[in-house]
Amino acid sequence: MRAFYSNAHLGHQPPEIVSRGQAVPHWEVARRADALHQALVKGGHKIEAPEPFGLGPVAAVHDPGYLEFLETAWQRWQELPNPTPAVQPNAHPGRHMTGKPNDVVGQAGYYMATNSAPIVAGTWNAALAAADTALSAARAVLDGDDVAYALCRPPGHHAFADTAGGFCYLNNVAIAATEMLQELGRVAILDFDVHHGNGTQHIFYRRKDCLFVSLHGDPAEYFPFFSGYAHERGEGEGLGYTVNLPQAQGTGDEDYLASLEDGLAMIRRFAPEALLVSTGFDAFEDDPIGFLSISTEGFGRIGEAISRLGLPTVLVQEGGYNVEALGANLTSFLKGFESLR
Ligand code: Q9C
Ligand code: ZN
Repeated sequence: MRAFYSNAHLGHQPPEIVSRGQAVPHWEVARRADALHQALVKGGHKIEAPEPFGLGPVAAVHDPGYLEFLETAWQRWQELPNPTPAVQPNAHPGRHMTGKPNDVVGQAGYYMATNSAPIVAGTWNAALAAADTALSAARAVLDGDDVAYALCRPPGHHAFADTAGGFCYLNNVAIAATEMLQELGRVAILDFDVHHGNGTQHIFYRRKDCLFVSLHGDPAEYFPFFSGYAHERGEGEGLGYTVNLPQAQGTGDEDYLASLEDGLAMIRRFAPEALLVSTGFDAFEDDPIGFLSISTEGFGRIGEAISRLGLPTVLVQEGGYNVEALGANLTSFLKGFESLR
């Protein structure tokens, strides 16, 4: 299996964020990528640096004003009196406000949906490299590889076309899927990160050429709270091409795998030419911000179940915050996936 990784993520070291009213260290740390990288090395996988794809495929998904903000925000923030080490919003447009400010503090609220996606000096480069990483894995599969893995950091599935949020800036899996749709008629995205892939869902919500299936903690009780409900099924032409399978708090391997089979059956019926997987390990039983109870062995069974689809597959790394266990969880998942290839 070809695997792609860039060390540009090292420039993205987000500072503290506010969680439940308290400043806490950020969970999305560089050591996550080191742990995943080490597991790939130990597994004997060939690891390559991504190709630079330029802004074209990124701009095919994201809004130009948003991209300009991401690229320039940190520099602009330095001109504030007493600038903090990161761009972080403190005022957001509510449901009934649509104005678009010029000021960088106002724009931070406009282009950031949560306070958990701070922008530091190296964020833009890291986000671009993560998009290139996903694009390189997509290119490998378009060129005939059966499976490729993109070790993306920062993750992407909470990024909308015009907002960062939930540790995400550019939507790596959506960028890769959009690139694949240049050459393929139909692709599916399966998202098993514990958080609903709200950005990915919205990007494809009105389309019927990309089926989006997500398993995640029930948003009635869990981040991202405002989307991921079972009644969200797509809109217009896209109606029926979004599938949400929310899971109750504490759901373990058996119930989860049964629900996953329902999602996989919908992917089979859709008969895509390729599959992209938003691969998160934060459904792990010991994840520090988790909600579900998947074991290391369970991730192996998830890999095997997905592999049974027999589709050309692009694996795109999302979350997973138990740094000690990340390597074992990735190894278990890949072993399960590759056992049927
Ligand atoms: N008390 C991904 O897994 N919530 N993002 C943080 C926790 C945001 C997770 C507050 C979680 C975002 C890609
Ligand atoms: Zn997550």
